Amino acid sequence: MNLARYRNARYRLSVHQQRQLPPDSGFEVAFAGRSNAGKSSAINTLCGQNGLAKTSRTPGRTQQIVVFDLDEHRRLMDLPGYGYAKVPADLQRHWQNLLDRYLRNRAALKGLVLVMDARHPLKPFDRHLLSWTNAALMPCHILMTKADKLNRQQQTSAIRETRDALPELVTNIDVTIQLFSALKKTGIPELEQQLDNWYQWDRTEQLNN
Ligand SMILES: Nc1nc2c(ncn2[C@@H]2O[C@H](COP(=O)(O)OP(=O)(O)OP(=O)(O)O)[C@@H](O)[C@H]2O)c(=O)[nH]1
Ligand SMILES: [Mg+2]
Repeated sequence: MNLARYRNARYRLSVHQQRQLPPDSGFEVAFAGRSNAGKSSAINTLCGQNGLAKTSRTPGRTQQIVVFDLDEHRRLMDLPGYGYAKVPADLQRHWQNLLDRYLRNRAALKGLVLVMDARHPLKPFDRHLLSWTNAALMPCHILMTKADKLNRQQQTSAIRETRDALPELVTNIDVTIQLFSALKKTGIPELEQQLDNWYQWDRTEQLNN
């Protein structure tokens, strides 16, 4: 574990159109999930920087694909939340399109962190996304966040119920799953471990040569 890898994250740009995306090389990990699930907060907690990704109590805060650079080859992507009804229909279609095209066509995308509120796991769109990762053979890590809102016993059953539901949705890939709290800052080492793996940090030397 090397904290500096994530602590050094820097905002790069917000992407509204696909052509604005950085060149499709290197390693990207994207945080996806329902609106208000806690994606941006999880990124801030991982990176130890409160104001890095914009968060809000009202859903629909992140409205573009927000790109953070970890180093020259590695990026974190904060995706707009899905399922936020108050966004005008044409804008929602635009995001959906941008997201779909990003997820489908991105060679640099090495893994998806599916962020779900631990109190409300596996809503229809989460299931849809899981089926997609399964079909695309895209590695997926489930972050059950806001764990601070549940007691121990509720946490254990939330994890168990989600894990039990997975075999029906995902057959081709291994999905890992963990509890997380941005408020209490718990679950950071497990998340780092998964991301370190996807980012292949140990290959840095080779990449730089
Ligand atoms: N108690 C608690 N609240 C959290 C946690 N993570 C996020 N929140 C709160 O949940 C709300 C939404 O958090 P965001 O990180 O903005 O959620 P998001 O998924 O990025 O939302 P969109 O950008 O709208 O898709 C904010 O009020 C956060 O403070 C957590 O671990 N515990
Ligand atoms: Mg957000």
